[in-house]
Amino acid sequence: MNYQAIIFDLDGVIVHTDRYHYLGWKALADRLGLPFDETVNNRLRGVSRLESLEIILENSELKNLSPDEKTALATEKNETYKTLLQAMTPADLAGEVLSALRTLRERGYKLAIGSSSRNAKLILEKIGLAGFFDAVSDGNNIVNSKPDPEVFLKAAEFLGVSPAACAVVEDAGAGIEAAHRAGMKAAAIGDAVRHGSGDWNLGTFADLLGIFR
Ligand code: B16
Ligand code: MG
Repeated sequence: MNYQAIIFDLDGVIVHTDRYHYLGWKALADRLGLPFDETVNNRLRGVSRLESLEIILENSELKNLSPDEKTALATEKNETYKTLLQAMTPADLAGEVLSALRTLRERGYKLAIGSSSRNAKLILEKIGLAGFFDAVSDGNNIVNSKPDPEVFLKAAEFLGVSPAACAVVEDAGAGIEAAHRAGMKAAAIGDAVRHGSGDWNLGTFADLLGIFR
């Protein structure tokens, strides 16, 4: 297959903001007296903010809170998360990632972001990648988050490339499923490797250079 474009998930692929999501949810869960650990956190990868909250509340009576009360809890987590994001700088972008992105661009691939996050543009600014990607599809331009394919189909549309000519890079099982439902192949990295559903498994980001030549 001659791929024309590569669509990257953001949190957990380009940069390790997945750690900050964990800390934001952990602070909220601790305040509410709810259990929260890495296993629960892995279920939140690629999932929207409110859907993530539903997972955290699923075994608690708090799952019966009103929509407004749930929105307030999700906002509380987002405030903690955004405080952590404020401290980010371009030094948080791994040199290996930046170098591989530049090489892929030199090889002629269009590069896009496909993220469920509504904070994607803030993160890209903080790490010095504002304006770097040919398209950014994120939580602000979708109705349904991963595993729905919408975010990746929008990225392909923004790029002007057919879905079959796009490949996705993902750290979430939900993201790999979203890519497949969009008709795209997907490379798994990090936690997504454990799911075993990726078309390729990456040990490290630079392994992409051996796949997309
Ligand atoms: P926000 P990705 C996803 O980003 C995260 O993996 C997921 O944990 C988060 O809940 C979701 O974004 C929404 O993020 O609260 O910032 O809008 O992995 O798709 O880049
Ligand atoms: Mg992710």
